[in-house]
Formats: sequence, structure tokens, C-alpha cells
Amino acid sequence: MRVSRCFLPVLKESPSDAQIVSHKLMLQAGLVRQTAAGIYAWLPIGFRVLKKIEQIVREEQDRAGAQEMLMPTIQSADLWRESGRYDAYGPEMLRITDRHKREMLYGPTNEEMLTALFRDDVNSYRDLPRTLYHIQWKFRDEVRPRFGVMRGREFLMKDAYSFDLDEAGARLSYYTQLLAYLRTFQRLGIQAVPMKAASGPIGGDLSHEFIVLAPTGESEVFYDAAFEEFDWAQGGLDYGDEAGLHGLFDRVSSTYAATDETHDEARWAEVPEARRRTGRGIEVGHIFYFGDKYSAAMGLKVSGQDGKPLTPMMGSYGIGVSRLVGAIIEASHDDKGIVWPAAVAPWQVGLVTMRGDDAASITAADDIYAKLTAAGVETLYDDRDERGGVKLGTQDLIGLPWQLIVGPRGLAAGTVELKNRKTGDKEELSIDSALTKLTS
Ligand code: 5CA
Repeated sequence: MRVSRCFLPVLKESPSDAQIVSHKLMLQAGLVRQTAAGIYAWLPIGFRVLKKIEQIVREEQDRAGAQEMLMPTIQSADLWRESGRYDAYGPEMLRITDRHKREMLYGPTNEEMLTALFRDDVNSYRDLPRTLYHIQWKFRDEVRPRFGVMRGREFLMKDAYSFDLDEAGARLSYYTQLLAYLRTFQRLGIQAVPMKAASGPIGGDLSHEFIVLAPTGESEVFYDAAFEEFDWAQGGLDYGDEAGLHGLFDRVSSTYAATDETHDEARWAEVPEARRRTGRGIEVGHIFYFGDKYSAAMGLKVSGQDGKPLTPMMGSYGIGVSRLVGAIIEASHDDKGIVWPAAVAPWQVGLVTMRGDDAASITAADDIYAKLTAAGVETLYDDRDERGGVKLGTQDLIGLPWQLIVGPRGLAAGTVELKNRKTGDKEELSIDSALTKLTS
């Protein structure tokens, strides 16, 4: 993508109306713009990041055996009357009346809708277990939307729902999602620690929040540093391996991690002092096992193996996809701007001409751009006739993993400069070696 053709509205100054660094950087680097309180438009660069996160979430859900579908944002109030949550949800629910005076709502979550869909089409124990998910916009009329996309009113969530024949099966579905979450966050390049949680309005008695450490987080957290060393992708744990999944849950449960809501001083004291980590954290995911809370209330039954009707046991599993964009920036930035983990970076390479009016630089950079693009390396090419210093400032602000800088002086010696955004390390290389490094 050529910057000269991009909608990339970068602000010169850090916006003063934003309170936390991720919100400031998202506005300054042109990722989002607020269109109403707590509601944001995703500009091209922010949208690319959102899609990358969404794709990693999707791949890990699919690997874990969940099936993707898409449910609507607008739901009928009657559906929510069946579970009893229409009144219970309170003013956070955006209620709408259509032209026929029917009561509708903008969905804050989808337990009721999927339970009803299952009730209509699933009849037998043979149709279970199943886990379904969608990635869809939600609306919660938060009293105080703040911190940009971190606590928005409209936000993108991945929500999955599992249906099992009994509690043992449902727990296994829960453990499966637990592993999928650990792998998802690891791939996203962030450290998200699962912490036992209270389940609130979703209900149930088994629940974990996934928390990313950041000073601006809303809850206080306490955890054992052992979580920083686990490698969830390795170890060959297979989703079909029941004993392995039980082992995973035991390991997570026996390694201390809690928010201020569930913190237990006695257990905390048993964690060796050198391994105690405390701080504030942002909740990027939340999983729940709630048994028959919705299936019983809404009359979902299937016939069991013995012909008798039974009520499926359920869980639900959310990831804040749009919140993650802010949370990743909170966890990965410096005083110059964003430092994207490669897996979610909007582009991998920022190609910059130091002199946009120098014919030799333009010819060389055009050629590099064509070669990187042909090799499938996502490149943002700053081809503007703008001061080199300004372009480099923009590069640091938007935080792509690599900057490839082409200038007349280097070209005369046959070299370009390759800068690693995270470490700041710079190397003078021949164009060929730079290309080899970026494409291999
Ligand atoms: N039905 C369940 C699981 S699917 C549910 O709604 N869970 S939740 O309320 O915990 O939300 C799931 C995730 O959505 C949260 O962990 C959080 O990352 C994200 N989230 C919740 N509220 C907001 C909000 N106002 N703005 C941005 N993200 C949010």
C-alpha cells in the first residue's frame, strides 16, 4: 500500500482528550475515530489490525473444534423474556421499538438466541456435543464508556457457546476453550493470565477471566510468575486428549492467579516471594460454565440414549476482539508510538524514501516495493514527497515491525537501512540482503 493513496490521518500532536496511552496512540496513528460516545469507526489501519486479531481468534476456535456461524445484532425482546434476562439486564441493554411496535434490542450477548436455535433443530443426544461461535458486534449501554475501544458501547466480540449431554462433557468443552484461549493470546503476542472469576450476569459457578497486565487496567491482579513461562502451543496437547485437558485445568487451577474479587491472602502467601507478580490488568476474555441455566429456562431438551429427555449443559466463552487492539497497545508501546507484535501488525514492513524528490531513491524504492509485494510481504510504502524526519516519525508512531529506509547517500554506496522497531537496532545492508532478510 502506498501512503500517497492511503487514508492515514496521523495527528501531529498527541490528543489531550484521551486518558490512556492506547487510546491516545489509536487516535494519533489514525486507527479509529469516535462517531458517538463509546462508538468508533475503524479507519483502514485499525481495521487491518482488527481483522488480523479476528483471524487468529477464528483459526484457534476452528482448531479447537468450534464451528463458526453468524447471528444477527438485533434480537427480539421475547427471546430474552424466556430466560428472564430482559428485565434483569437493566439499562445496559439498548432497547428498540420497530415500526410495528415490536420490542427489539441490540444484542449484548447471544446465549438466548443460540439456545433457541438449538431448541428448534436439535433433538437427539447424537447431535451433541457441539460448540458454535460467531464474531459479531455487540452493544452495551455502559454508564461510562471510556478509554476508547477498551470500554466502548459498540464492540466486537467472539462469543462461543457449548452444548453437552452432562456436566462432565460440559467441563471438557470448557477446558477445550481454556486451551484455545491460552493458545490464541500467545499467538497474539501477549501474556494473558487466566484467573478464577465471579461470573456476574452471565451466571454459573465456574468462570475464568483472561487478564493482560497494564497499569491502566480496571482490576488489581495477583499471579504466580510460573504463568510467564508456560508455552501453551507446545507440549503436543491434543484437543481430543481428555486426560491432557484435565491435566491442563489442574495445572491452571493450582498455579495462583486472582483478581481483587477472588484474591485469597492465605494461598498468596504460599507463592514464593520471588514469583509473586502484582499489578493492574485488562480483561480480554471471559469463559463461563453455567450448566442448565439457559437450557432449562428456555425448555431446550434432547432425547437421551435411553429415550428419556435430558437438558443439555452449557457454557459460553467471550473474547473482546476490539478491546484487544487497545490492550495489545497498552502492553506493547514506547515513547515514540506503537510497537506491534508481528502477528497483528497492520503491515510487516514500512518502506520509506528519505527524499521523495530524488529520482534514484524513487526508482530503487519502487523496485523494492514491487519485490516485497510479489514475495507476499505486507508493505506500507511511504512514497510521499515529505521530509524524511516526518516520515520516520510516522513510522515509529504506527509501529510496524520493520522499517526499510532508502536514501541518496546509502544508495550511492549501494545500501539501505533496516531498522527493527522493537529493539531500535539499525543495519546498513545491500538491497539484496535486506530483501533476503525480509522475505525469508
Ligand atoms: N456471553 C459471555 C461470554 S460469550 C459474555 O458476554 N462475556 S463478557 O461479558 O465477559 O464479555 C466477553 C468479553 O468482551 C470481555 O472479556 C471483554 O474482553 C469484552 N467486553 C465486554 N464489555 C466490553 C466493552 N464495553 N467494550 C469492549 N469490550 C468489552
